[in-house]
Amino acid sequence: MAKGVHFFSVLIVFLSLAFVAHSSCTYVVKLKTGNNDERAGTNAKILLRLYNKKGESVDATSLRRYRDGPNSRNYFEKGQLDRFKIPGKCLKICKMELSHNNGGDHPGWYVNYLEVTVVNDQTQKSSAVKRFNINRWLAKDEPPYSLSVVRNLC
Ligand SMILES: [Ca+2]
Repeated sequence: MAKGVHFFSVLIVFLSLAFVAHSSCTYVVKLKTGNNDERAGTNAKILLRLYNKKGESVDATSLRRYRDGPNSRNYFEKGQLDRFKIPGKCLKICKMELSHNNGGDHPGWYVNYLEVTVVNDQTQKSSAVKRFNINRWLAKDEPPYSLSVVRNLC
């Protein structure tokens, strides 16, 4: 009897360890496109990388794929707040890189801010909201004439 109980205790410890080792998270991202200009929106392909302070990252190479809303919605349009859910390993995010491929008509994009909340898939616990203020163009024809932006709060 005692032997059986011991066996199950060991089994439970192993199962718990396996569970922790495979912990996964969902990154809930809110992205605000500017309302400052008629051409603030974009249809370009957008890349988002979220980093922890050690430089490990969770990447969304086509952010639209991770939309948290209808496929019919036109994302990244003027004045819109768009929401995405990106699955990945659990990291404490303090840095982001956002860029696009300059695709489509008037690809220049004005971004106000990006907010990230990390939700642990097992516990459903959420991190505090991390906000990255951007307030600039990601465009070739508007200052600072760059298609990517990095914000580092690490
Ligand atoms: Ca545009």
